[in-house]
Amino acid sequence: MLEVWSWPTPNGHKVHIALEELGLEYKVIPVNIGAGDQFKPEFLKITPNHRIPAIVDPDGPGGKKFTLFESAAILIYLSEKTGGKLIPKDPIGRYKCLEWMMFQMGGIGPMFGQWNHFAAYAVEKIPYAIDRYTNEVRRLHRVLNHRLDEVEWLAGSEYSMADIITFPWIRGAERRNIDLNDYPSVKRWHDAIAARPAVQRGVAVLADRARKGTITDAERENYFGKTQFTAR
Ligand SMILES: N[C@@H](CCC(=O)N[C@@H](CS)C(=O)NCC(=O)O)C(=O)O
Repeated sequence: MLEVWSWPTPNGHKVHIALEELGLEYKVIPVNIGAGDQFKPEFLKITPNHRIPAIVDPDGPGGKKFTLFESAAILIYLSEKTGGKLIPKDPIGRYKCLEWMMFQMGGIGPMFGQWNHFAAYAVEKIPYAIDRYTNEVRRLHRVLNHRLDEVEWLAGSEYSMADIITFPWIRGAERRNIDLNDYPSVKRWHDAIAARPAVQRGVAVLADRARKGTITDAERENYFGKTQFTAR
C-alpha cells in the first residue's frame, strides 16, 4: 500500500487531501517533526531534505518501489498515477493549474513559513522581519483574491490540485492575523473547499497529533537548531 510519511501541517495536509479526493488507499507513517523524527535514518533514506511530506509507492513507475518528496511533485505524481485526475486536461487549464501550484510552492509556502518563524516561533522578535513577512502574507492574500475575483477555482473553471495545494495554507488564516472577510473571494473559495467531505477527511489525518500551545525549547531545536545541519 502507498505510504505517506507525514505530520499534520499544511504541507502534510495537501497530500492527505489529494489522496482522499483521489480515493487512493494509503497508510500514514507519522513523522513527529517536533520530536526530531525527520532526522531518523529510515526517513532520510526517503528524503535527503528531512522535511515532510514524502511518499513511498510500492507500485511506482515500471511496477517498482518509488519514493518522492516535495509536495507539488507528489500531487502531480498522484494525479498522473490516476489517469490525470485533478489536473485539467485542456492545455490552458493545465498550465494555469501548474502556475498556481508553483505560486504556492515558491510564494505562499516560503513566505507564510517565514512569518510563522519570525512572528510566532522566534525568541527574538525582530520588527523588520515581522513587518516584511506580514506585508508578504497580506500581499499574497491580495494576489489570490484578485485571481478568485475572476475565476471560481485557481486553475479556472475546475477544482484542481492548485486548490488542494493552496487551501491548507489559507485554512487557519487567523493564526497569521488575517481576517478572510477582508478577502471575500478567497473566503468564498476557502469555504467551498472546506465543505468538501474528502477535504474534511484529509485535514482530520493525524489531527489529534497537531501541536498545541506555545512551542517548546526542544521543538525549537528540532525545527531551527543545529541538529538539521548535522543530519546530512
Ligand atoms: N517544499 C516542501 C516543504 C516541506 C516542509 O517545509 N515541511 C515542514 C513541515 S510543513 C517540515 O517537515 N519541517 C520539519 C523541519 O523543518 O525540520 C514541500 O512542499 O514538501
